[in-house]
Amino acid sequence: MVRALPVFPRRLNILAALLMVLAPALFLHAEDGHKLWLRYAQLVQPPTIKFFYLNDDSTTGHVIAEEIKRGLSDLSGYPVSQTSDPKNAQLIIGTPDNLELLREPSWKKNFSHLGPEGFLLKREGFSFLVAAKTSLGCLYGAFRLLELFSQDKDLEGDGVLESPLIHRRLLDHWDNLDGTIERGYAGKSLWKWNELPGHVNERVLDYARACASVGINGTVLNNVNADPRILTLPYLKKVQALADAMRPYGLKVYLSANFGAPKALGDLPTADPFDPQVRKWWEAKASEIHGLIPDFGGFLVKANSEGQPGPLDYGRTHADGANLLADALAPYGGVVIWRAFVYKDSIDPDRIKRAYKELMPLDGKFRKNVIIQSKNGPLDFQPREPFHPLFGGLKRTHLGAELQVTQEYLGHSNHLVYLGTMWEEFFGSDTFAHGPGSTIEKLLARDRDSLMAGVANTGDDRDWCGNPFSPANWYAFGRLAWDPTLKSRDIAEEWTRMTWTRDPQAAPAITDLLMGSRDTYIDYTCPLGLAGVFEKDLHYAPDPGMVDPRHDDWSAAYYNRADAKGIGFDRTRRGSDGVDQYHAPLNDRFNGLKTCPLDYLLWFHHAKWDQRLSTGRTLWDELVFRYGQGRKEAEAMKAQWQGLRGKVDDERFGKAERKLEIQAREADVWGKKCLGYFGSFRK
Ligand code: GCW
Repeated sequence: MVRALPVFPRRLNILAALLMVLAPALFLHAEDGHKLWLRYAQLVQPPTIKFFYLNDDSTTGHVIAEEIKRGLSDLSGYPVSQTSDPKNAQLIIGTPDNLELLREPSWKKNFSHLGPEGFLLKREGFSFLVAAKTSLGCLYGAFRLLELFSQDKDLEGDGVLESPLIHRRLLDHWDNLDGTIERGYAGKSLWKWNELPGHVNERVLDYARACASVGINGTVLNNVNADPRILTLPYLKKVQALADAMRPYGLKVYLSANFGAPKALGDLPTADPFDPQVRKWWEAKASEIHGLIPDFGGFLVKANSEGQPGPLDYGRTHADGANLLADALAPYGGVVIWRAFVYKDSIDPDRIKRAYKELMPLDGKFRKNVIIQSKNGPLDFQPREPFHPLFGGLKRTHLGAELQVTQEYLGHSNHLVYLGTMWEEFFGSDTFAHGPGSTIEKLLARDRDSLMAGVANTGDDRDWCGNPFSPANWYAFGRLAWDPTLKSRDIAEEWTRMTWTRDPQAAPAITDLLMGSRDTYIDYTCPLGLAGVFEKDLHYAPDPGMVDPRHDDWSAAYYNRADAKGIGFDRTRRGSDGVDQYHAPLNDRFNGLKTCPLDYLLWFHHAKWDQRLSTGRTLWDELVFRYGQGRKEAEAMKAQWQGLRGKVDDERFGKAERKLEIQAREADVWGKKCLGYFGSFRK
C-alpha cells in the first residue's frame, strides 16, 4: 500500500501519508459506545433552534450552555449558539431569578407544583422553554429536552412538568483505593487516586454529565468494604477535588466509612460507639470533611457484615452505631446510610430471615438523619428474589432501596440482561403494609428522606460498562430513581433510540431484545425461584453443588437443598417460616404450595420432583423445560441480533455479536450443569 504512494504528486503524498497516520486516531472513537445515550445522532428533521437564551452565570449554568450547544448542534447538523437577547432565541432556559418572564403572576401556578429539582418544558409554535426553580432543575430540564429531541419525539400539548419522586438518587461505587472495583467488570476505577487532587481526569466530568442527564444526584465514591484511609486528610483532599468537579452537575459526594476507623487509623484504642473519645473523633472528622466539602452528602456504612467492624463488636446495636455517626453529621445536614445487608449466623439458621429479625426490633430507634439501605431482596442480588420484607416492615425508620446495576450474579459484562424489568417487578410489589396497594414504589416515594441507590456498573473501559447493552441498566437505574413508576419498556425504548438507532424496525427489535433478556437469563440459570446456584467467589458460572467450607450459607447446596425427594428451601410454616416475615395475605399465599407464584416456588418450598405444577408438568419436567427454553431463547437473541447487521454501526454491532455468542454458548452450559446435578438426586 505504501508502495502506491509515489504515483501521487509529492505534496499529496505527504497528505495521504498524514491521513493514514491520523485517520485511525480521528475515527478510533467514532462509535465505540463512549458517548452512551448522549450520542445526539443527527436528526432528519431537527427542531428549528439556532439560538438559545440562558442568563445563568453559575457553574451549573455553564454546564447547561455547553450541553445545549453540543447537543443541539449535533442533533441539527449546524451550529447552535447562545444569544444575549431572548427575542432572538427559539429556546429559552431560566429560573424566576434570571428570567423576567417567569416572574409574571401567571407562572406562579405552574411553579407551585415544582420541587427544587423539578422542571417544566413547554413549546409554543417553534419556540421552546425550559423553566425551573433552580439552576439544577434547568439542567435536568435541558437534558430531558435534548433526550426528547434525540429520540425524535416532540413536546406535545401542555408540555412536561416533572419533579423527582425520590430525593437521594445515588450510585454506590464499590471502588477500592488501589483502583480495582469489587464486582466491577469494565476496567478500573474512574477515580485516579494517584493523580488527585492535582488532576481531575476528564472521565470524571463525562461521568458526572451522564449521571446528571438521568437525574442521579449523588455518588458514593468508595467500596462499602471500606478502607479506613479514605477518611484521612490526604484522601479527603482528593475527595474534595472530585466533589468540586462534580458539583456543577448536581452530584453530591458521599463516602463509605469504616466503622472501626478511629481504631484502625491508630488514633484510639477502641471504636466503641459509647466511648466519649470515639464520639469526639467522629465529630471532629465530620467537621473536617465539612470544611473541605460543604455539601458533603454523608456516610454509607456496612457494619458487622462479612467481616466489617461495627457496633456489635462492643455489645451495642446497629442503632447505637448509626446514631453515633448521624449525630456527628447532623450539624452539617449529612446523613448516615446504614446497610441492612447483615446476616449474623446466630440470629437464625435461615440466612434470609436474619436482617429482618435483627433490624425490626430497632424500628423507630434510629435518628432522623439515618436511612436504612436494603437490597431489593432478602438474599443477595439474585436474578429473581421476592422483595425484602423490611419493605413494608420498617415503619418508623427511613428505608431506601439498594439495587445492583453491576451484574454480579447476572453474567457480568458478558450476558445481556436488562434490569429495568427486574426493578419494575420490585417497585410494583405489593407489601400489603397498609392494606392492598402498598407497593414499594409508593412506600419509597412517601418517605420524607427517600433514597434509591444503585451499585454502579461503570469502569474506565472506553465504553464504560464492558458490554454495549449494559449502559441500559445505568440509564434505567437513573430514570427509575427519578420516577419508580416509569415502565421498563418505555425506558428501554428511550435508551435504544438514543444509543443505537431510531430506525422504525431496528429500534423496536432492540427494545424487545432487552425486554425479554432477564426472563431468558433466569430460565437458563435459576428458574422457579432457585437461588445461589453460582460458583464460589466469582458468582459467574454455574456450580449448584458448591460447598463453601467458610460459610454454610455461602454454599449453593444450602440454597437449593436438592435431595432424593425434591428440591427447594422450605420456608413455609413447617420449615423456616420465612413466609411470616411478610404481611397477610402474602404470607399465606407464599405458604401454600398451590398458591405460591411459580416464580418463587423453590424459594419458599421444598417441592417433590414429581409434584404436578399449574403448567401441567411435573416439577422435574418443568425444570427441564425451563432450562431448555432459556437456552433456545439465548440462541434466538443471537439470531435476532444478526438480523440487525447493517442497521447499526459495525464496531458496536460486532462487540454485541461477540457477547451474544458467549451468552448463547454459556446458556447451554448452565442447563447441562444444573440439570446434571439436580438430576443426580432424582430417583
Ligand atoms: O454480594 C455480596 C458481594 C460482595 C459485596 C457484598 C455486599 C461489597 O459478593 O462483593 O461486598 O455482597 O453487598 O456488601
